[in-house]
Amino acid sequence: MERKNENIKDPFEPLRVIELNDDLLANNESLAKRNSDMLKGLGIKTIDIVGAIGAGKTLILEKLVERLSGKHKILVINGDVTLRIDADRIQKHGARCIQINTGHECALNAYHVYTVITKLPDLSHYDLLFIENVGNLICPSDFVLGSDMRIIIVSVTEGEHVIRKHPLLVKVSQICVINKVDLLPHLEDVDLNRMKADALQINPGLRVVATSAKSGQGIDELVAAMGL
Ligand SMILES: Nc1nc2c(ncn2[C@@H]2O[C@H](COP(=O)(O)OP(=O)(O)OP(=O)(O)O)[C@@H](O)[C@H]2O)c(=O)[nH]1
Ligand SMILES: [Mg+2]
Repeated sequence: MERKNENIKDPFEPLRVIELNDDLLANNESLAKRNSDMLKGLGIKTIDIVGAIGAGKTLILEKLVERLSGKHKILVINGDVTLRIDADRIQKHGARCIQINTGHECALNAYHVYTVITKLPDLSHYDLLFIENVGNLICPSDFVLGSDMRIIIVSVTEGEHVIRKHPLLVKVSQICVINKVDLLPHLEDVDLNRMKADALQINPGLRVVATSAKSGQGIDELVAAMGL
C-alpha cells in the first residue's frame, strides 16, 4: 500500500501569491490624486518616465530639457537608489533638478512626489514637471504618482522580447519609446518592427517612438507626441 508522508509538501502545489497591501495602494492612489490636483491647479504639466536600468531615461531627459528649456520652466524629480548623478546631468541643460534617493525601494511613490511639491517654495514658477523613476520595469506599475502622462522607455539592447515580457507598464503608459536604435546594426536578432507591433498589441492606444538619445534621432517626434 502506498503511504503518503504528510511532512512532504507537494512540490507542484500552486504557489500562493501575496498581494501588496490594499491599504498601501489605496493610500498611494489618494495621495497621487492630491498631487495631480495640486499640479493641475498650478498649470503644471507632469510627465513621468519609467524604464529599466540604463534604458536611456536620463539621456533622453537631457535632450528634452535642452530642446524645451527655452519655452518652458522645467522642474525634474529624479528617483535613484543612491547619489544625484542623474540630477546633475540634467540640471546642466537648464532645468531645476531634485534627486530623491529611495534607498531600498525599487520605485518612486506618490509620497515622494508629494514631499517635493509641498516643500518647494517656488513650485508655481514651473510649468512642466518631468519625473524620472528608479530604473525598473516592474515595481513602478503599482505606484501612480499623479502625473498627466506616463512614458515607458525600453532600449533595443534589452532584447527583442523586452516589451512582451513586461506588459504591465506598457498598458498604463501613453507613449512607448524604443531607444538606442543607433545600435541596431550591431544587433542581428532584434527586429524593431516586431518590438513596435508588440507594444501596440498590448496597448493599441499607445504612441510608439523610436529614438537614439545619442544622436538625437526621434527626439522631435517624441516632443510632438507629448504635445509640447
Ligand atoms: N548608443 C546609445 N547609447 C545610449 C543611448 N541612450 C542612452 N545611452 C547610453 O546608455 C547609458 C545609460 O543611459 P542613461 O540615460 O544613464 O540611462 P537611465 O535609464 O537613466 O539609467 P538609470 O537612471 O541608471 O536607470 C549611458 O552610457 C548612455 O550614454 C542611445 O540612444 N544610444
Ligand atoms: Mg537615469
